Amino acid sequence: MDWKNKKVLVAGSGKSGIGAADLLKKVGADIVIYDGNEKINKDDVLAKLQNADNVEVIIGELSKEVINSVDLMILSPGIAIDAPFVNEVRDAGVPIWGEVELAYVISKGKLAAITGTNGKTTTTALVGEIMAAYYKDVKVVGNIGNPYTTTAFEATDDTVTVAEISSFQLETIHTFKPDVSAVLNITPDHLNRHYTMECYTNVKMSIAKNQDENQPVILNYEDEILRKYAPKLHNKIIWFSSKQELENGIYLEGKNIIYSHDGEKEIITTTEDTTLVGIHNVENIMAAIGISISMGVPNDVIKKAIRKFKAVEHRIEYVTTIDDVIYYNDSKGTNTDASVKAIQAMTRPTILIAGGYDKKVSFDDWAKELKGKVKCLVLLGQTSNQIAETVRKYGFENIIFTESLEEAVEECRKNAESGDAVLLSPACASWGMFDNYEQRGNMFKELVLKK
Ligand code: UMA
Repeated sequence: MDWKNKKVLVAGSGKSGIGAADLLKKVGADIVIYDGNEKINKDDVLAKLQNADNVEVIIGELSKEVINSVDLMILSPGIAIDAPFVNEVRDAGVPIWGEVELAYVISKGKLAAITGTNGKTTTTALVGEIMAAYYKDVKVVGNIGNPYTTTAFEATDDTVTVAEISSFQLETIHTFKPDVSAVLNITPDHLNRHYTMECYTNVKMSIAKNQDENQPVILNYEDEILRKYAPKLHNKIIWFSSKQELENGIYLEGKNIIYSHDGEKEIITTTEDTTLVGIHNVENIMAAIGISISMGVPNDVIKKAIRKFKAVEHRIEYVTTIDDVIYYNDSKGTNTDASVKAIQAMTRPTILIAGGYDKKVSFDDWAKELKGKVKCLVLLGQTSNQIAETVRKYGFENIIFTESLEEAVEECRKNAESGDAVLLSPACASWGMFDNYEQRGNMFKELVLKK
């Protein structure tokens, strides 16, 4: 595509918008940045750009005149594809690409793309480490916090990009075609954006839609939705399973993680060779093995890199022990399924801090997990009442309502006894009270460590 003389509207001035604008500037496009948040200051947006020459910034309302003057819109993932201004842009016949599509079109080299409701960040980080142990130029990008657009311009044919891709980002891909893709699992999340599980599943599976027949997709055999969807896929599937032996694929047998193919079986690693805890992490490791083998990394390099890898921040992260009470930060438990994994990993009576932004999902399955594990539930945020009503249905009554994370930590401190665990695993996004889960997790750690 010849970007010179193209006028591009970049919607959103967060990380994705700034990454997209910087990239577009490098390829020579004219840029207009738009952000709907009236509190944002134009100069602050310009200051974030690598090159702000001739960049126009529009805050608040987007006029028809501007819409009709642009050739393309690049949408940030946090903006819904049916937001009123997005509909107006679409109705005006302006093509809409996501920031991931833009990066893909400009980037070069090989690409591994990872999605799934949970485990994406851990798996992406692990695959990044494995690739870096073998290839010279490796970029780890995407929903993990580092937009794909920030590395696309510098990428060469020798670059290996490992991208964590969210459902929001997949909504606006068109030609995005990873050499290897992975869908780790699909459980209810973001239904306020995708409305139904069917839509959410279709969006997630679109990660593989442009791949050639011989380009593999790595899937979790124990995920019912994935197993049901698989016959619709046209490409090569590599399954992994934490429960059963597979003739071709990666599976767990006792402590051994085995790669089985063409009648041969090889132990790639064991659950004792990793610091990651929980069966969900064994699944993440198996997915990472499938991706890495497909990307041409030798087995011995994979083995060594897995052994070296440490858990990511905010995911069942040990914070400290005070008076024999262990504090864990699982701020990345932004949906019920992720939070269930954290609750299941607890081996002590647990005081759980939960609640947050309302993504219109049910808490029933999550509430059932509290029995025998959670002794006290400390709630905060928009979903407090819904969660309280749900857990009461299952006979759980020990609930404390709080107004802030500070108060929540204080209540935990008051109620914890020697031998307990305190777990922040909200089962909800942080939005509304915090900018993101990192801010929530960091604040939790600060509050815990304050005394
Ligand atoms: N905005 C509008 N109109 C709207 C909504 C938002 O103008 O209707 C503006 C906001 O005012 C703000 C900007 O858009 O200035 C924010 O854009 P954004 O929400 O896309 O956020 P970014 O900073 O670009 O971060 C995004 C991802 N955020 C979301 O998908 C919500 C980050 O994922 C990602 O790390 C980053 O791009 C880099 O790729 C975070 C996330 O919460 C971690 N992801 C969700 C998840 O993991 O569950 C999907």
